[in-house]
Amino acid sequence: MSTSLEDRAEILRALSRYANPESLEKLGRVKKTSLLKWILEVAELTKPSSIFVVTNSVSDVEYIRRRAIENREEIPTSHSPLHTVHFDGPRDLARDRENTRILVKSGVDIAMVNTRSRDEGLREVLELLDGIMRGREMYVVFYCFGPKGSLHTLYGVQVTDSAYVVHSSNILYRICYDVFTEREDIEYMRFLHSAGERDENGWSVNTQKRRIYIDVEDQVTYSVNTQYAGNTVGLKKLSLRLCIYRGYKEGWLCEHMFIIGVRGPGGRVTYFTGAFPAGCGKTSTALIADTVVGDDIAIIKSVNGEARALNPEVGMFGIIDGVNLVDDPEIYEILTRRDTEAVFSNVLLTEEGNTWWSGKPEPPRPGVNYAGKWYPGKRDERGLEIPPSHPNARFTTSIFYLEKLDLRIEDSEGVPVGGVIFGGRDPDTWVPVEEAFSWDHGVITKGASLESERTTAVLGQAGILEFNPYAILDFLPISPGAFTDLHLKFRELLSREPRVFSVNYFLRDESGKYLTEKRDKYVWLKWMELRVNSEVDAIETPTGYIPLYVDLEKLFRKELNKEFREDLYEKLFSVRVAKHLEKVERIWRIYSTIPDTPAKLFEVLLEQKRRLEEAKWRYGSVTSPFRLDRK
Ligand code: SPV
Ligand code: MN
Repeated sequence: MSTSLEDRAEILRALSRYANPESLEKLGRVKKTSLLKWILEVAELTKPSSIFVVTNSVSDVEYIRRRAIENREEIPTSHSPLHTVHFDGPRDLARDRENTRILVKSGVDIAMVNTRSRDEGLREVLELLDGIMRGREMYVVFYCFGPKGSLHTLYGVQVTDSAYVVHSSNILYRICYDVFTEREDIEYMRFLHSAGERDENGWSVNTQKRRIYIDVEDQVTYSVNTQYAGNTVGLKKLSLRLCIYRGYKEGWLCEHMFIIGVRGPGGRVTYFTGAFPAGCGKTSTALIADTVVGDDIAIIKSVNGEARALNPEVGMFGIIDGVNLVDDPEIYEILTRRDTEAVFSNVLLTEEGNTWWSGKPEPPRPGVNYAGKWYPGKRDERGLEIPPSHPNARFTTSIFYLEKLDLRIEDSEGVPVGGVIFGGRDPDTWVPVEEAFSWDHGVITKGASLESERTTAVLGQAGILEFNPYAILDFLPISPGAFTDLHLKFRELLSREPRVFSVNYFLRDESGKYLTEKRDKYVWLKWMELRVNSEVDAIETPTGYIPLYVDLEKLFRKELNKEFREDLYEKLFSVRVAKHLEKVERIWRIYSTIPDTPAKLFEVLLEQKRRLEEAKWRYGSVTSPFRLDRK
């Protein structure tokens, strides 16, 4: 869009009705006139009483922290001046799948993607936004989605009436006001949010009119009548949809994946990315690794034929439920120190002003939680006991506090990807760790075939087995078939393909007891590291390569000082042939309803099915690993 100097002056003059001289001056330094024009349009629509522009300055960042408390969006704790608690309210505790929609041209249908006609969706959300910020301050903040100066970095502008959203974003992303004042050539995403009317508890009142609409063509998102960060912090999960779409157009991958380093012999570090649905061990895998580059999102591009992964974030928005001193010592320590900044959402705030979540050693004390006043034994209207801290309660904190933070988080080209890991909550099919035969085989039978029991990170009933390809279904603006095709094409850009693995921490025995312990995942990581570097053999099964008993026995002893018994190995690594066949059928059926699924997917599934049928004929429904060939 070309705008003349007069237009720019006109826009700034109009903005002066909302912005005080200081904020107006800050806006005046932003190079893109089209951006100023959008900010003006938003102000004219939402009608805030004022605009505050956040720059990189310490005082702006402090101002936001103060406003979050003054607005009663956050409550200070007695433990640390840098710890606050935020409540989303009982109806707003997770992402809202139903009301999160990709805006599309009227009549367009994208398989398995929740869409809405663009014209209707925009009309609806703009109406909801009309005058919504009356009497409130509107915040405008500029971010980098990636390291400053990297060619792979995306840019975003968040406009919101929630200081909590800005405070969280300031922890999770790099503030890049300076870039917007220096460069005119950048493309950027825009995120508009309003919490809407809030009640005396600070909760959004009109959650039945909660809408999260994503316009992937224009790279704009709208989010209204909600506070939960997964619905509101633009760069968190709203940008993920925009980023996936851009990658799809340009031939690279934007993934719902951590990025970690695992040390191998001689101190070498091998990098892995990993996709797990929320609540399935993603953060805990990231934090058990030897180095951490990122815990949630990865941009993966080919750099001279090598797959390189970059974390666009600098903070963590992690599940706090169950975080304890023994299993998660590093994060527990960060969250209980006094000198770390953290926002706790939907935990219990005790009468003494302390935070409590399940995982704290002492029993919970009376206080306030996501549903109001809380005391031990409190029940809801239906007679169900209200947990002190919600299962999807979260912490927001800087990744730079991690001792094992990998300094290559700043590498402008990202880290080389040695392996890609897919994991889900699978009670009875996948073995604890397995390597795919190839990129295509792994992408199709592991990534595209990922299934997992639902957790509390989305609204609705937990525990149901759900299809969640690449752990990204909730965030896809294109069909799972098109996303799979993108992965197959991406391979063509690479001169060396990353290995693909699956892991499963949730295998259970007949009585429902988990067969592995939390710490065991460290051994699976170490085995994968050796495989990427071709240093251990494996057993070939119909579904991939699994570890030899001797290698695991050694690793368990070395890494965990733990005995790993042969009978447990046999139980864990038996190939559940019949279960796998059922899975192939389920996945086949799903993709046959997705018109843009690449033919390759069906070919690979068919080959897998043939191998499984042969194994069934030879060995029966379950096969001991000791009966299979070493490779
Ligand atoms: C997830 O659910 O995958 C998260 C949290 O990382 S949310 O921001 O809610 O998406
Ligand atoms: Mn996530």
